[in-house]
Amino acid sequence: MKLDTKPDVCVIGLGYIGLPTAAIIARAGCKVVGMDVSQKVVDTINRGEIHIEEVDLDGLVHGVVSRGLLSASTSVAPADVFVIAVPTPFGENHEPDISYVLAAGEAIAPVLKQGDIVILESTSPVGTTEQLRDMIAKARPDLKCPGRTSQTPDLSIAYCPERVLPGKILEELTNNDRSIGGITPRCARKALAFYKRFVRGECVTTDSRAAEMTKLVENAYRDVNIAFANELSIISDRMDLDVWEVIRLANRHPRVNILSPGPGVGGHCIAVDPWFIVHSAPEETPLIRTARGVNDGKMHHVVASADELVAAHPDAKVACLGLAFKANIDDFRESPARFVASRLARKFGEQIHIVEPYAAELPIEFTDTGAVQIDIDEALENCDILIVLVDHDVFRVIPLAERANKLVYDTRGIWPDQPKTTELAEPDVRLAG
Ligand code: SAJ
Repeated sequence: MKLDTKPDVCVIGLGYIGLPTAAIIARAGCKVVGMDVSQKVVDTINRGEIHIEEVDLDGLVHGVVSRGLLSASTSVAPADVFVIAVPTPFGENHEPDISYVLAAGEAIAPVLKQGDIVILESTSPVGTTEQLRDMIAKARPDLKCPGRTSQTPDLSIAYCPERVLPGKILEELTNNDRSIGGITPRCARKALAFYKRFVRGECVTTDSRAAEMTKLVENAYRDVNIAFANELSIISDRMDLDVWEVIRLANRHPRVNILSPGPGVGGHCIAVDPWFIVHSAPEETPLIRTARGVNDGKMHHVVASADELVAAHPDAKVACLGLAFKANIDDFRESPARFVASRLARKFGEQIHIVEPYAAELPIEFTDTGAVQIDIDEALENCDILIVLVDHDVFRVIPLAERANKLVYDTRGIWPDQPKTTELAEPDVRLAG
């Protein structure tokens, strides 16, 4: 890598991590080529536009593209630093799939040269960075690879996971601390020097296996703690307790921090990453595996409870509030809210109404169910039962006066002042609004 000038960078994978990462590296003055297999994505970015929703990303991409610092292509470009940010899904039996990572390695191998740095960012099972190194070593026997030579390696290879929150990606990519795991300490140092060009958070060096496990542990920790909260909510339903009151009181303890129950765990991270650990140590992960079961089971618990409520009021109009996988974003991947609302729509048809301010239209599974999308004002005016599935701020701020006479099933605890009733008010009262 040229030491005196900013390195040329190639980012492989322009999804919701790769594109913001490429744009931020370009903003730091590096010349970046983003590589993606989708011609549509490449064309969109080369027009200075974006294909994903993320706060402020459109302005940043437009700026770096128009300044010639970022361009996109369907093929890799020679560079000094290669950042791999491709998907790492799992298969039917939760088996991790690193084929996209290895395919990225195959794509860059032919253009690698002495002094280059290869960095894997995709969430991966422990040992993946070493597999990537072995694949490159096999494809390029002319290059000395780290960990496989007693001489100074020609390449530096490292693993550096991101830990950004959708909706705050640009801010967190810059300010979050980063774990930088080198195949060797020299690799870690090379990667560190690169990240310090655009990361203000602390960059902590370690080995690649520890960095891979750190990412998985962060999300497994969160999944286990969400499972604890969800189990508490199921126990409270059975014991006729207000779980939100119990958690509020317990969290007043200086060393207790119980997370929030919900209708289950959504998104492409918390529900996925723990399985990578379970797959690596199936006999040693009863807690992590059980937590996954509790969180997935919570969705079915909410479906059963909501089903019972709606069935008991066949004449009532029902509004499901929210389809997104979490509050205030328009991401519906693996969303528990979608799972619950679609089950109710399939069973109760036109009795069900969907309120999702972040969706322009209902997802495909609602087609032919009879359920319709309405806005929150229509729901408050015309619906008798409100089932809160997502804690969007626009729902949270609804004053008691507008929902006091509704029958509410609040899976997110956004309305602690809601009267606890299981009976519908008289029609003239309940729709008084
Ligand atoms: N959830 C609850 N109760 C809670 C917290 C979350 O039910 O108390 C649910 C949410 O509603 C959502 C799911 O869990 O359905 C995941 O939400 P999240 O807030 O964990 O957010 P993610 O998945 O967008 O981001 C996580 C973050 N990881 C951690 O907080 C340890 C983020 O920092 C990671 O970068 C991201 O996973 C990732 O990409 O790995």
